[in-house]
Parts: sequence; C-alpha cells; structure tokens
Amino acid sequence: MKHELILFVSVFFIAVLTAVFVYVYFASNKRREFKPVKEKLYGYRPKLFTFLILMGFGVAVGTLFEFPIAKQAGTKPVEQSIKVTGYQWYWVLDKTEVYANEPVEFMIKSADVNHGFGIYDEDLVMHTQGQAMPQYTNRLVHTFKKPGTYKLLCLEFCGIAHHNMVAALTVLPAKE
Ligand SMILES: [Cu+2]
Repeated sequence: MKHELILFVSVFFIAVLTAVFVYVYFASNKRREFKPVKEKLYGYRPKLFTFLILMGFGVAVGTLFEFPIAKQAGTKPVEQSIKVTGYQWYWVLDKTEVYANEPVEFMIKSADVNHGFGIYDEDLVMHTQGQAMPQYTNRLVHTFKKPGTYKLLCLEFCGIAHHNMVAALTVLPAKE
C-alpha cells in the first residue's frame, strides 16, 4: 500500500513537471513585455521560498525520527553474532538463524566494493540497516521482536546484478 502511494505521488508530480515543461516550450516563442511580468511574478517568490523552507523542515522532522539506523552507542557485547560479507553480487553469512528478543550483532564487511546492508521483514518493511565496506568491519546490533524470515538486501547500487543480492535470515521464537 505504502509503495503504491509513493509510486502514485511520484508519477503525479513527474506528470505535472512534464506539463509545465511542455507549456513553457510552446509558450517560449511568444514575445511579451518583461517588466509587468516581473513585477507580478516576483511578488510570489518570498512566499514560495517561505513555503518550501517550512515544508522541508516539516518533512525532515516528520521522517528523520523514523529513519531505520540503529543507535549503536553503548551497545554491549552480545551472545548472538553473525559475520556478514558482501560480494558482487551475493551475501555470505556464517549463520542464518537467530532468536527473537535477544540482541544480534552483525559484523559487516565487503570483499569488493561498498554495499548497503538492509534487513527487511516479510512485508518488505525495513527494520535496520548498515554499511558493508571493504577493509573495514561495521558492527550493527539489532533485536528482532518478531520471529519469521527476514530478507537481507543490498541498498547501494554495486553493479549490474545488484538486485540479486538477496539473502534470508530466520528469526526463531524467543528462548524460554
Ligand atoms: Cu548492491
């Protein structure tokens, strides 16, 4: 649902922009006196800029708190640890099963180029993400609340078969 809405909104604004370009193109051969046009339209500019600044601020406040980057400060050593390595174009994990309700540590690196490491649930909602970099290991700690099969996708275009970088992670029900 969310994805269809985003697609619809994007296509709508692309269509509006295209219409504006087409209009400007066909109107551009008509000559008009510049001064009255300038006086009329320049009056809108401060209002438009104020609106854009307020809108940008609203979008930032409304979306950044939801941003799925986990806070890593103060995370302690954990029992469940997975080594993740990104390759063009697949993931290698030394373990694919973890338990829910206990923190999991992902030690993420790359064997070649930069990859993004995103963890999605069955509804393709992102839960957290990290970065797979060559010659550096990023530590990402996340606690899965719900058991199930999670998808690990690459988030950074890394070449022709980037879309093939899908791996699965099974989260088992919490240990009693
Ligand atoms: Cu990629």
